[in-house]
Amino acid sequence: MAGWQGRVLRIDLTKKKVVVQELDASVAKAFIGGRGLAIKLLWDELPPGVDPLSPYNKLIFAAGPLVGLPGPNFGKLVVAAKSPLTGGYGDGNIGSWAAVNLRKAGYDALVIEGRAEKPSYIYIEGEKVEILDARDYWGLNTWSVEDKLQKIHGKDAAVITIGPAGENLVRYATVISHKGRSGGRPGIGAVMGSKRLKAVVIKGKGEIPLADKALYQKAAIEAVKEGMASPSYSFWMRQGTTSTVEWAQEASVLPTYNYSEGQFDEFSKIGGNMVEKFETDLKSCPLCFMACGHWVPAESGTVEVDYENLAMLGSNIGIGDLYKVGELNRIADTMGIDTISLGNVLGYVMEASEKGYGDKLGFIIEWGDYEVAKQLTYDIAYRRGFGDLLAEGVKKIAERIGGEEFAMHVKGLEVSAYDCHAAPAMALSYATSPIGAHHKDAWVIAWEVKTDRFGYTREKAAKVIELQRIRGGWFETFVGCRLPWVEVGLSLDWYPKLFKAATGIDATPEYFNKVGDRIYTLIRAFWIREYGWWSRELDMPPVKWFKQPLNKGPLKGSRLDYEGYNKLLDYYYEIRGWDKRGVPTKETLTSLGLEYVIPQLERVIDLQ
Ligand code: PTT
Ligand code: SF4
Repeated sequence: MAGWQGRVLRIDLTKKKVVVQELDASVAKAFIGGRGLAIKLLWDELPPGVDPLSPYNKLIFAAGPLVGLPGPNFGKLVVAAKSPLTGGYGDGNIGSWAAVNLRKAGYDALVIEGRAEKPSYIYIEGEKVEILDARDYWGLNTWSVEDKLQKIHGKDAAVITIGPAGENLVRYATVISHKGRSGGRPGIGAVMGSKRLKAVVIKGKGEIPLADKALYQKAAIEAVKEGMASPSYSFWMRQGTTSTVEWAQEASVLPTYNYSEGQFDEFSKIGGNMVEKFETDLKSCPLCFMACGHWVPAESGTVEVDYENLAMLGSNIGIGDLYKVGELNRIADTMGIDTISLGNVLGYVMEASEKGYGDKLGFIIEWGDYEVAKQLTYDIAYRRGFGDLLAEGVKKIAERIGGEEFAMHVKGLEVSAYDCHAAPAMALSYATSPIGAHHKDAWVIAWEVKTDRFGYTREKAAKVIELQRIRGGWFETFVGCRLPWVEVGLSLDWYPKLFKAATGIDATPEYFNKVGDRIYTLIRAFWIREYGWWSRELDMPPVKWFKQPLNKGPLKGSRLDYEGYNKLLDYYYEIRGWDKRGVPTKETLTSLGLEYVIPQLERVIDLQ
């Protein structure tokens, strides 16, 4: 099976058992890899309704057939599990040498289940797979664990680790690699912590079998050359994702004061120009030609900043100081906490304080209060005092103390850094994302603000699906960074060419799109099975964007319209072949080769 290694490494931490399983060729063809493989495994193997933090959950690290190969940025890995934050499907995409080494060690994916008796880490070096004692590392932050493990196993050993937040089961804990890479927003780090697994260390030096090596290498070189020749390449290399701050300010979509204002007076102090001025280092994921890891000074050292981090820990909580935003980002990275959820939790408690919920919260924090924000971040990681409740995420906090009207989440996952008061298609993208409110599946906002900002048209629903297909069916399956396409305009045509040279499969865009539809529909089926019910209410964006109009800037007064949004949702369901509740129909399931899902779904919901 060229392209794939054809092997899945499975480790049961309870039984201390290691098994290598053959990857079924028909599964590889239907789901490719990455997210596709993850949802297929979760659907087939997870006992329905399982507690995500129990030993029965599966922690999946899934590569795809292009991972580890030269070309436009194939040093990425999907990390997935049933999410402890949302109770549904959760994943993230992390750049790490662990991705490359896993493939070179001879595997397409690693599946971990059970729970170790004592804190442990997994060491993989080709056929050698060991479960080792991690008691000396438990409690340490992500950066020092990586240093210590590399001291023992060598610099060529890639490390993915959790910090105290993962150990303490913070529901939005992530896994961290290379100090500046974080993956698995919906609490994948907590799933790892629940297994008492501190780290996974991988070495690999083997070959990845290719259908046509010479053709692959030629195409890879040409694709990278095209990307580097892009007119936007040099600006990208200077600012990476951080210039999005200036763009979002201009477009009035910069989350500000917990998504109340689309513009921030001090945006220039946390934007791309400021990052460029103070940059100390530039790093990248492996095998990348367009490094976007910009490091800047912060209070206790340097840190990598990205757009989401700057907006969520800056404008969204009223901090207009790169040095301070960087420090909050640094604490999140070392503790292993997702910055987007953290910025939402802090924004929520600041708004709650302002609105008189102090008694219920037990404390008060003012907008922009850096010292208290820092303290709360540590408290969250260690679940100390108020941090214990804040570690649950905004949905659960609001259920406890009230204020759902300003709790910014979809299905429990906090919203990433785009205000949607005047962006209905982006709101739809958040609301229908397969993991909750994350932007990765359809960053439709750039197109939307350029075209028709306020409309609720069928074209918008179709555009969201078009992007979900490309992002979800292409980049999350063969697994590659999507930024060459999004940011420097690399032609999508390269990917089927590279895929064919690697696997021998004559893949058309339609093939990838259909895989994407299959994955989306299976993920939707998974959510329904795990929830035991479904309603279109679950596909609604946060209520704030409907009820509390934008209160600043040129778009002041803008808000989403319920009737219009429901129209958009109807178009969306119709194009996807899902019914008016957002449930896939039998016909859709069958046409995507998912008929085996029907009996299980029928146990919890009527299918049309
Ligand atoms: C991603 C999410 C993002 S998306 C950002 S900034 W972005 C935040 N980064 C965090 C961080 O840093 N530290 C931290 N403690 N928490 C963080 N949470 C947030 O996590 C990321 C890049 C970026 S930077 C983006 S857009 C692209 N995302 C891709 C994707 O999703 N798929 C894909 N095929 N390619 C992508 N390329 C880009 O990758 P999650 P990373 Mg990430 C410090 O993990 O869970 O998907 O959430 O993995 O290696 O850091 O790369 O402006
Ligand atoms: Fe990683 Fe950025 Fe390169 Fe993508 S562009 S592979 S996120 S360094």
